[in-house]
Amino acid sequence: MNRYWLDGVDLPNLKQPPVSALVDFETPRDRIFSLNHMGVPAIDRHNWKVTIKGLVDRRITFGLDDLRGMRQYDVCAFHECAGHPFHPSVPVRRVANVVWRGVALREVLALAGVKPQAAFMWSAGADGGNYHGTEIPAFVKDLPLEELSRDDILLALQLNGEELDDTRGGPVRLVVPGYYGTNSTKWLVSLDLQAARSPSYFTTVMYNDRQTLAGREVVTPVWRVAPHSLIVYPAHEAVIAVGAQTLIFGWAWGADPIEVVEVSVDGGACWRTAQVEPRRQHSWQRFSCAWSPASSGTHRLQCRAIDIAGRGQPLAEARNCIFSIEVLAGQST
Ligand SMILES: Nc1nc2c(c(=O)[nH]1)N[C@H]1C(S)=C(S)[C@@H](COP(=O)(O)O)O[C@H]1N2
Ligand SMILES: [Mo]
Repeated sequence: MNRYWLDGVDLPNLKQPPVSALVDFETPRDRIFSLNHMGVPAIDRHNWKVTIKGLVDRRITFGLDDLRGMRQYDVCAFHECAGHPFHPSVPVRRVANVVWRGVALREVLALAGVKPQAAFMWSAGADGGNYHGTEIPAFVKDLPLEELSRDDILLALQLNGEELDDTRGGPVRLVVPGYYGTNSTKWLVSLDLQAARSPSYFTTVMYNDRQTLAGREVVTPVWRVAPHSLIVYPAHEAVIAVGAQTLIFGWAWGADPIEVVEVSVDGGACWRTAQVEPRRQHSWQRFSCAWSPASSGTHRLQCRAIDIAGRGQPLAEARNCIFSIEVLAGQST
């Protein structure tokens, strides 16, 4: 067990470091959260295959060597879990920033030929089993067709320069940058082009945000990541000397690039604009702002991100609600 999980979460199907461990732009592999709904399936890596089927001109099956023989692309992207599917508005702050390497989905689909009637792509993993009392034949997610022409969706074989291991979804997983992690199907066994959304448990029952707008229920699949930001330094409950020059820093990300990050050091009464670095591909973006606590006592530090479309973060009751920590300023002796 890695020491970073000790004050994070370490359960058989979930690992998560504390936010304060996320200091690097590229999250080291031993600090990347990991989550499986139904455990890690037994995979025979040598005989692994993925089949492209459904509304395609040619059903094609690729082995690992076929994919290794195709052009490989690198994509730097944040990787964020949407949280527990039973509690979609509870923030879990489970995020990393990594470099995936693999084959472009677009090139794989071009070989199969997508028929005009196709509107969704269902991706299935090799795992299934009992999920809180529901029998799941296979982990299946879906994506709308308009995303499939993007050049940065991968059939990934590597993470941060190393082959995907068993818990990460190896030998091959789907990676959909900008979408919540749940859409990046691990242990990928098939891509099925279909005219409608998948009827599976993780696409219909779970992972759909429901709101009532003007008396009508509006359902939004948990696909595109909403703007989000975290303060990495100082850590929650850190002790800082009054008057000490402190550089508050953290990360901001979302499906669309983040334009503005604001930081409050007084519990949300005033907000100052932080410096924000540009994003690289689908990476998270570093923000920072200088602060020196003027008085002793507890200070509430918060951050909020706004993307290029003007979308921000709610105060509460959302997976991307504003992050808030407490820092203790003391008189230095
Ligand atoms: N086959 C399969 N793929 C899966 C899952 C799963 O349970 N089975 N979990 C999803 C969820 S909810 C998340 S957040 C990410 C986690 O990926 P990681 O463990 O590599 O961080 O994988 C996604 N892909
Ligand atoms: Mo997740």
